[in-house]
Formats: sequence, structure tokens, C-alpha cells
Amino acid sequence: MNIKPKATFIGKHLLEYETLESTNTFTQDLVSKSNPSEGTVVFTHYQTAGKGQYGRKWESNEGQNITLSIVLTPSFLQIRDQFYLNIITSLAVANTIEHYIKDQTKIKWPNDVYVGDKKICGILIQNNLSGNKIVNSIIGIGINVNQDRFHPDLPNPMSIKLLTGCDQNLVEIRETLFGELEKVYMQLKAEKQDEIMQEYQERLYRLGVPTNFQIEDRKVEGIIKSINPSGQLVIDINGQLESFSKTEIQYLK
Ligand code: BT5
Repeated sequence: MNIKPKATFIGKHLLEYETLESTNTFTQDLVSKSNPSEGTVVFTHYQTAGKGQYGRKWESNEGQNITLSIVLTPSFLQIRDQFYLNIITSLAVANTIEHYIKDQTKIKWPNDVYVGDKKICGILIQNNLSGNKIVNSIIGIGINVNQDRFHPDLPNPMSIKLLTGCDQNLVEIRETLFGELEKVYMQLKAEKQDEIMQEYQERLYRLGVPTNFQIEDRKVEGIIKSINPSGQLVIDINGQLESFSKTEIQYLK
């Protein structure tokens, strides 16, 4: 079993609530009204309106999972490199989950964490920008931990409990997550982008495997090759390398 790194500033200031609409919405409000220290965490046992991307929803039963938001102030990062926040967060979550399961985790670009073909974690990052700087970043993380039944409408949910058969201690997993995120965040701060990117690419879901994609109005089969320095997905389509940003491409079954 790998050693779990300990956090020094992430989670030092922890706000815990029984119920919130969404930890991201709450934290967004918090940063607009006050100046919380870097590493402040907002955790809740239940979200009444958990958010996914583009208006989608995140569903999580009361008291069974991790739903939290973390405030980071990555002023060292250029706006064009903000996708690195998605990269380090998904790596940290993937590493965290692997402390508790036997299976391997994969990262579905840009930042879903998968086990096999199933989604065990979703990440929603909201960056507040001013001029050419990132003022702060709200890192929202939902990890399915002890939930073993999901709404039938969810396409492919997975949880640590479904993989191990056991309930896990949420506080312990939360601490592990803070340590793992702080570790890779400090690597980013130390400009270790190459190492981070290598680790990320090694974990890419469906790397090197023929995969179907929807690209605007065309359906294509392609092979994921890498992530380019702008954070785009590079795919081999009929022998040609093409790069796509998040809004331009969707995975198909
Ligand atoms: C995400 O969006 O996956 C980002 C989810 C972020 C949730 C955290 S919880 C703490 C913080 N506060 C918030 O309000 N949000 C963040 P997206 O890639 O758009 O995926 C959303 C889709 O995932 C939904 O449309 C469902 O299909 C599916 N989904 C919803 N809940 C799920 C769950 N618990 N497990 C697996 N899939 C789920």
C-alpha cells in the first residue's frame, strides 16, 4: 500500500454543513464576499442542487459520499494553462481512490475519474479571472464512496463500496484527498508540468484504443494519442492527427 501524503494547508480551514444547495455555489459566494485562505474546504453531507458541467446535475445520497469544494489561489499559473487545474485534480482523485480499491482508476479526459467504463468521480472547476490572472479557483469534487444504489437514469455510476463491498470512513478519504491534491499542486507550483502530464497521460481512459467520437455533426472512430500543450485531446483519425478542445468533441459508446 502506497503512503498517503499529508496536507498542510488544504483542509486546515474546513467548513462543514449538513445540507447545502451546492458546495461550488456556496464557495463562489464565499469568495465573492470574503477572502478565505488558500486551501479552505467547504464540505456538505447533502447537496439539494449538486452541479455538473453545462447545467447538468450531480446526484449524491445524503451522508454517503464526498461532495466538497476547495479554494485554491494559483496566481503562479497563466490563464492559458488553467487546464492544469483539471489535470492535477483528476490525478489527485485517481490516486486517492486507488488507496481504497484493488482496481486501477483511469481519467476520462478532461477530468472524470473512471473505473473500467464507469464513473466514480466528477469534477467541476470554476476559475475566477481578472485581467490575465487567475484570482482563485473553486475545485468541486464529488466522489461516490458508500452509495451502492443509484438513480436508474444515471448512465454508468460506480462507487468504492460497489467495488469493495465495504463502507469506508469519509473523513479518512477526505484527508487522503487533501494530501494527494496538495502534493500534485505543489508539483505544479514547482513547474513540474512535464512529470504531471506524463502521469496524466499514463492514466488516460481509452488511450491507444479505437473509440467512437461525435465531432460536431460527424461520427468518427479515432485513437487517442495524447494531450497537447494546450490541454487538447489529440486523436488519430484515419492516420491524421487532430486536436480538440472540450466543447468540440464527445465520446460515444
Ligand atoms: C461532473 O459533471 O461530473 C461534475 C460533478 C461535480 C460534482 C461536485 S460535488 C461537489 C461540487 N459541488 C457541486 O455542485 N458540484 C461539485 P458532468 O461531467 O457534467 O457530469 C454530470 C453527469 O454525470 C450527469 O448528467 C449524470 O449523467 C452523471 N452523474 C450525476 N451524478 C452522478 C454520480 N453520483 N455518479 C456518476 N455519474 C453521475
